[in-house]
Amino acid sequence: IRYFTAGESHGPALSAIVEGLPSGITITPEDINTELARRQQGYGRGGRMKIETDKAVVLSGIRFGKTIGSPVALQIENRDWKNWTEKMAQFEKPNEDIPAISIPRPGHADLTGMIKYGFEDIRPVIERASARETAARVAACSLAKTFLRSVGIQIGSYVSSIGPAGETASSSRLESLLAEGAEALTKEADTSPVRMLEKTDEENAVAAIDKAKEEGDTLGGIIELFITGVPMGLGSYVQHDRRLDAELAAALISIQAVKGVEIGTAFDNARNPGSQVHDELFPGAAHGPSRKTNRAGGLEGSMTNGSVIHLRAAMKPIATLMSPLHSFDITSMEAHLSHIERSDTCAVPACSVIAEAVVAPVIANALLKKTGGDHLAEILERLEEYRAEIAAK
Ligand code: EPS
Repeated sequence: IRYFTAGESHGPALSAIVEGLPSGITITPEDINTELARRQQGYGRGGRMKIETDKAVVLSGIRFGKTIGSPVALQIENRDWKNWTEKMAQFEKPNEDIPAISIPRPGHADLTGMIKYGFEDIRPVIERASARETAARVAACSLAKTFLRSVGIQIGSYVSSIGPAGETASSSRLESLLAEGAEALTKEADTSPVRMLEKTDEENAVAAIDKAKEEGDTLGGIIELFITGVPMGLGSYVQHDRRLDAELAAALISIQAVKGVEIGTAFDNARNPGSQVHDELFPGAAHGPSRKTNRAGGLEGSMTNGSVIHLRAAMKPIATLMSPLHSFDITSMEAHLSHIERSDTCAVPACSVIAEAVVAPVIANALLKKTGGDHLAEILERLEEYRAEIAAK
């Protein structure tokens, strides 16, 4: 499964093409649009989310509610486009009244982007570097997520911290939610405006976002991501480009503003001796070999080991500050406070929804490498056979 997106933040639409989906997967408009709506949520978003009601139009690849193995083309309208037709004109000459943006924001793609692509105006960089692009990614990846759901693999997340707030989620609560499947966890997180599991964390996060907003500042945070129902043996240790942990980390780092990824409790593991790190093995009961801990986050030797996959992602604070940082004007080369563009105070809850999305094609591809198959029925048959084989160990 491969996908590409196209579209500027304030252009007419965002598009995606998803190639390589097996046929026979039942897809409803809700499977795509619910994910898009979840991405728009979260306390701390700015004005844009009040303008947009993201919905995907399916242009190909689905017939009578099922994938047909052909590329799926998707399109999401930018409702804000009507306010930007002059600034984002495609073929008309530039309007003299539209000033070029020449003061880059520290932490954004602005400065390097304009030099690299030879612009004198930062606008084109802002347009494509924007996290608006993730709407197209979420739509594209929702198809892989739906495919995985139909073979018993679920993806879920919650936000463990925003700025200084959070990190008190109880592990027993988490474990009981995950025992039902990662979607039970995600449904619970969806009931919180910051996608946190503990009320006190939520209150502290909301207060921290309010304070940041008041001060013209922004906040990042940490996302916890879980994948349940994954059989052991996806990915491989035999070649660098088949290592599943690396592919998962790359998918998460590809999200705008995500700067760190942790697999299991990797950073704590680095501080502790091996005897306190490695998940001991016990002979299996009904479901194959078992472990009592999961510090490896479900990945050993770059392969899934049958435990729940647990990844963490760190999102830096958004680079557009309403109380701007020091910068300079690239035209006059004079010191100037950085450009202010409408933005969000905090987008960590949205980022957690995007994180759920981007790992879906990675897991789906690893599964398809294991099972082969072009249509859902044959994939399911081979997967059930493989699951029975593991359970017998
Ligand atoms: C976003 C759309 C953008 C921003 C934000 C996320 O819309 P606009 O730029 O029109 O306000 O709200 O994008 C950024 C954080 C960024 O750096 O560009 C979205 O759809 O998620």
